Amino acid sequence: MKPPSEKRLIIVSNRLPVSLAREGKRWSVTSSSGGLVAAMGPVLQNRGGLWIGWPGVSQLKDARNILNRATQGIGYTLVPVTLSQEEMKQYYYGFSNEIIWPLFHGLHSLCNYDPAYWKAYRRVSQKFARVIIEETGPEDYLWVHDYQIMNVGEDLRAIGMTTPIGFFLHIPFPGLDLFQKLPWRREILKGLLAYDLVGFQTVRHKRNFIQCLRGMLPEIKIFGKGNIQVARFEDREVRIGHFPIGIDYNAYASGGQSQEVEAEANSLSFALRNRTLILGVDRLDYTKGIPYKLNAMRIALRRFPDLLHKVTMVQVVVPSRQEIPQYELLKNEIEQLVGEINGQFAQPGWVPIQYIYRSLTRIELLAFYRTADIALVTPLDDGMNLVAKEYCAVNGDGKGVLVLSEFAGAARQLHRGALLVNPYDLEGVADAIHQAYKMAPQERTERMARLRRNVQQQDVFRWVSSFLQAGIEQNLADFPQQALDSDAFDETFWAEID
Ligand code: GDG
Repeated sequence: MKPPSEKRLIIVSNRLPVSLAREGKRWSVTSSSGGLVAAMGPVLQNRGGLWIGWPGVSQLKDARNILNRATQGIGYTLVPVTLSQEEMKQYYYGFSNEIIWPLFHGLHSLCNYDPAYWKAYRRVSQKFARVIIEETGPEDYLWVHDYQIMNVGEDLRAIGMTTPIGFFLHIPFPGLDLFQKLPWRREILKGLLAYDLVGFQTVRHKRNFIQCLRGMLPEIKIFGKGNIQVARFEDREVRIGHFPIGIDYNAYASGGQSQEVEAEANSLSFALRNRTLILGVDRLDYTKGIPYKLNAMRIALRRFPDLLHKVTMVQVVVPSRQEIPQYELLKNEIEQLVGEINGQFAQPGWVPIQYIYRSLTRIELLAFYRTADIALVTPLDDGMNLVAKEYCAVNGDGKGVLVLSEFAGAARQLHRGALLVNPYDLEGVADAIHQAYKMAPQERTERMARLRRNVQQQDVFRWVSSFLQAGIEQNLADFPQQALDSDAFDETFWAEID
C-alpha cells in the first residue's frame, strides 16, 4: 500500500471517464459516455483523488502515461486496469451485460446464464482488487461503483484491506422473485455484504435488496428504520441506504445559456420551422423503451390529428454495447419502426420523426434540451435517468414539459412536476404527449419551476455528501479542492505517441 499523504477520494468503476482508442499512429482520448461518468466527473474534478477503471483498450503498456498526459489539469489521477479482449467479452459483455443488466432491469428472459461468464467476472474482480490495493493507503476513502464490480469489496477484504469501503448501485435492484433466478445469487449478496455501506438509487431498490437478504440468507439480522438500515451478518455490520443521484445543476443551467448553445438552439429552431419539438435522448438499450415510445407516438399521430404538421419528434440514440446481439437487433427494430411511422404519416414538407444515431457533442445536446418543448423519457426500468434531470436544468425559459416513466428512479423525485406514464401503456403515453402539446403556458411554467427546484436542491454534490456522510461521517468539502485548471478536459484529446 502507498503511504498516505492526505485523505483522498478514490472512485472505482468499470470504465474510466475517458476512453483510449488507436487512430493510425496516434491515440485518441475521448470522454466516455453514460450516466456514471456524467455524474462523477464534476465531483472528482480538482479533488486530488484517483479514478480507477478500464481505459477502453486491452493490454496497453503505456496506458497510464498516455492518460496522464492527455488529462493533465483535471485535478485527479486516472489509474488504468488493463483487461484482455477475452476478459472484456466474458466479464463485461457477458456477465455484466447479458446477465446482471437484464435481470436487474426485470428482463430475465434476456439473460444468458453462461457459467464461464461468472468465472471471468470473479477473475476480473480480483484483478481490480490488486490494482486498488497497490494504489491506495489507509487514509483514503474507497467508493466502488456499479454492477460490473459488485464483488471487488470482498476481494479487497480477502487480500487484507480493512478500511471502510462504500458501494453504490446505479441500476435497479430486483425483488426476490427475480433475483433468486440468478445461479450466483448468494455469492453476489455475500459480496455486497463485504462493504461498509451499500447505496441504492431509491427506497424501492433498497427494500428489494433487504427482501433478498432476508430471503436468501436466513441468518441475517436487519435493524433500524428510516434512511439507513443496518444488516448484521457473520462478523460484519453493513449499512444500507438510498441516495438518489443528481446532476451538476449549475453547470447544466449555465451551459444551457451559453452563446454557443444559444447559436446552436437558434439554428435548430430554424431547421424545425418552429414546430413543437418532442425530444428523446437515450443510449441504445432495450431498458430505455425506445420501440414502445415510437409506437406510442404512432398512436398519438393517429388519434390526435391536431399534431400532424405541428410536431416533430427527434429521437437521438447513442450507440452502445453493439457487441451484444440484442443491441444490434434493437437498432434494426428502431430503424424499421421509424421508417414505418414516417412512411405512414409524412407529407411533403413534414416528416414526423427525425432519428439521429450517434453521440451528440455537449453543445448539441444542450441545444436540443433548450429547444425541446416536450421531453419524452420513458424507460421500462431505470435506476435514476439523468436525461430527465438535465432537460429540466437546461430549460431556462421554464416552458418545457417532461413526460416521464413511472419506472425511472427519477419519478420518485419529479412526480409533482412531470406527467408520469406507464411506458407499456401506449395509449396512456399517447394521451400524455397530447396533453403536453396542449398544456397551457401557466401550467407548463408552474410544473417546470417545481422540477427545476427539485433538480437544483438534490444535485450531484448533495448526493456525494450524503453518501460520504453515511459512509464515513464526512462531506465532499472534507476532500479539499485544489486550485487547478478546471476545464482542462473536454470532448476529444489527441495524444501523440512518441
Ligand atoms: C446509469 C443508469 C442512472 C446521452 N446522450 C448523449 C450524452 N448522454 C449522456 C446524458 C446523461 C448520460 O449520457 C445518460 O445517463 P442516464 O442516467 O440517462 O443513463 P445510463 O447511461 O443508463 O446510466 C441510470 C445513471 O447510471 C447514473 O446513476 O441514472 O439509471 O442506468 O448524462 O447527458 N452525452 C453526450 N452526447 C450524447 O449524445 N455528450
